[in-house]
Amino acid sequence: MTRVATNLQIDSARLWGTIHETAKFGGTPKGGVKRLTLSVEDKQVRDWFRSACEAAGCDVHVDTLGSMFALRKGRDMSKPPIGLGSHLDTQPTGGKFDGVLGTLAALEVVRTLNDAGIETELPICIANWTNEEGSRFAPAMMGSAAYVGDFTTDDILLRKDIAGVSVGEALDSIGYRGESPVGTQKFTSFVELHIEQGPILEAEGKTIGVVDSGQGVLWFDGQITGFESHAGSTPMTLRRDALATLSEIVLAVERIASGFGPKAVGTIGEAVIASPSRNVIPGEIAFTMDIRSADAEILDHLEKAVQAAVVDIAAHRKVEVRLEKVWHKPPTHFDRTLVNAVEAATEALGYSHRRITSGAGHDSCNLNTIMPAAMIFVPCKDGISHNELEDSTQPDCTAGANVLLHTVLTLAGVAAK
Ligand code: HGY
Ligand code: MN
Ligand code: MN
Repeated sequence: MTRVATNLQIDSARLWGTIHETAKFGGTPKGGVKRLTLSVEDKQVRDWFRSACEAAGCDVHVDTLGSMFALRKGRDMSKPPIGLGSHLDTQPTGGKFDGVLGTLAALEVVRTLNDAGIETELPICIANWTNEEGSRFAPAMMGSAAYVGDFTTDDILLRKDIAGVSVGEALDSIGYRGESPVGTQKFTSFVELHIEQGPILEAEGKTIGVVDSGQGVLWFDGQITGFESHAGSTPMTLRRDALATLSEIVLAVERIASGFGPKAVGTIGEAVIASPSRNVIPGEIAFTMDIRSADAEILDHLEKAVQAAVVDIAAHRKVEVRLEKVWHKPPTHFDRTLVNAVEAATEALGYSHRRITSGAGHDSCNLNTIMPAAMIFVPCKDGISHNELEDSTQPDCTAGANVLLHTVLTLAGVAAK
């Protein structure tokens, strides 16, 4: 197999152009992207992605949960491809780069190999994983979680959004309930490029994050049952106020997570009063909780401390609080050989870099449980993500895509002419 000189680089303007071209699918007036999974906007970008991959000579197929795979043939088709890619769905207040950079950089890698007339020894395969964000349907990283066997396809197809639409109905509504059973597409290994979604690389002036680990995640669905009563005539001492209860839970989660310093985080991201009215004391509230740590022991402490706090708050508030664990993703330790390959490609290209832990969850965190996986980070402006202000720079995105290109070339090998 021949080596490829690092002067083979991606087409920076073309990558930057595709990032901004696809941002129109769900583009918001504030310059963000609202492209919830399996929405009309998600269909638009999926259709765009399919035709772009087919135009680049890939065979595209879709699994029964809508994850898309674009296969570029290699010399030796007897071996599973090297995987690359990410996700194209966004948060409601999403930006142009989260998931999009990794998926479109993967397409750019294929386009660059085509331009250079390079045939890889192993095939390569771009993935667009369904519902990485977990905003419309839980859990997050849903398509890859089913792919690695954490959930059955039937279980996932029945998951419903807040409007009561199931994953199956949403897939059918956009025509992306594919033919191939989940797990059909095999990979030798997987590499994902992503923005850091945190402040470290930018603060340290580093171009590349060589991701060696990722936080573990616990998600809970909560239900508070107090007692609706008149806002004017109910004495403060007799109230069973669900919203005041939730307020105490929010502050308890903040106190407990902060107690572990930078090693833990906790968030209540959703809260819905069942029958809101300005002159009725809230009686029923549904909420969600997200707690994380890169340390499995701390994650376990967090869970126990939060559950104890909820019991205590429910008691003195004289309300019922139910907390159901709906997702547990243990901390990730990425494959050492692959992490070293990312680092070697970064050094060969001369980019500044550092090892880093991912605060956010990613599809590669799931994939790493059944195959070697690794990630490449680039900075994002002020570390902001899951916000319409999310931004990055063309040089940084180009650097990340070049590291992806050369890591994939190392893993797939270049077929001799
Ligand atoms: O929740 C996460 O970390 C990811 O953005 N889905
Ligand atoms: Mn993401
Ligand atoms: Mn995200």
